[in-house]
Amino acid sequence: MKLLITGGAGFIGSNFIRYILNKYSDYWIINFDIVSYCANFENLKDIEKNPRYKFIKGDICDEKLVNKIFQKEKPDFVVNFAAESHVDRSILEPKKFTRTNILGTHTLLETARKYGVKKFEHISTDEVYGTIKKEEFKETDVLLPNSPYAVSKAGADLLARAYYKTFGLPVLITRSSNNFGPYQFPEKLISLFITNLLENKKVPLYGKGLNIRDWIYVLDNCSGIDTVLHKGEIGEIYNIGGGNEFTNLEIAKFILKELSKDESFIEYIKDRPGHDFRYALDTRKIKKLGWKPEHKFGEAIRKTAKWYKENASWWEKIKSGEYLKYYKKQYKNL
Ligand code: TDX
Repeated sequence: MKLLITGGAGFIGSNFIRYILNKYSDYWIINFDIVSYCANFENLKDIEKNPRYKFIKGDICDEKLVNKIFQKEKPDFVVNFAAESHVDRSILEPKKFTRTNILGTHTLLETARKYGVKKFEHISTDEVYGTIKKEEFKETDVLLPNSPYAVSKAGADLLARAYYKTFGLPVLITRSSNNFGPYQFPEKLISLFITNLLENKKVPLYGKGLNIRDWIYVLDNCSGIDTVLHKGEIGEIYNIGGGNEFTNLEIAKFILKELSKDESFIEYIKDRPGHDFRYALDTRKIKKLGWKPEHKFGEAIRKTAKWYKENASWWEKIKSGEYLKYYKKQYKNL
């Protein structure tokens, strides 16, 4: 089986590639990634030389290149992780998000339709639903995304569905809750807070820190994506949630405790504009396929903090801007 993974040098994509190569000895992976600011060749250093792995650098909006890849590689499955993913950046540069997330996904869907694939799995997010005070979002709920990021993901999600409904493309969609774990770019809540504290810096908490997110360890999301890819019903959408709902303040306190710091390291700052209050997912549909999260939250946070401690060179390079220089030198011929 040949898998085309887009955005495989990013956080969830790189964890997924490692997961698939370990689990299936007869799967071949093509990682198609633009390697923008948040992607990193070091995320895949351990599998770079694996004979079942191949990397292609490029943009999912580049129609010519995308066509060439489908024509030459003839992938059986496509899993589309490629996306601009940070809400705060989407407030600063909204159009970039529309281009990559909507136009990029559209280019992939159209090319997959042209060349044919057995399955096209699109990785979406819980943010497409908007915010919810009580209860949990079901896959059939209306989409009311609030940030430019969330809107761009909702657009891509709906286009993927339309390609199933209109053209019969064998599409599957997953919407996951907030991921955390190794290789997450240090701009998201958990990765930023852990690395700041390791640098003895304060952690910036928006507003009063009372917004709620449901957290999932990245490997549980990977097993969910794998379950949907192999057992999901074509044309269907599946929520993937960890069932770990916490306020941001609670998350900050967990991390402070783990890294032996006190609450004076919290810096309350101005709230994010349009800040969604709470995300929560009903996961009964994917659980019917036999999936459940395997990692307990406390242990997973401990494991993640330990990973960042032991891999300081990975994120120190990123935070200091050194990585960009290193990667330009290393990969100038790509
Ligand atoms: O410095 C911070 N301080 C803070 O209080 C950051 C970066 C975040 N926050 C808050 C904002 C949110 O309430 O923490 C919460 C989590 O923030 P992010 O890590 O930026 O994630 P979120 O905005 O919830 O969006 C995430 O979940 C859905 C991902 O970034 C998306 O890619 C994913 O689709």
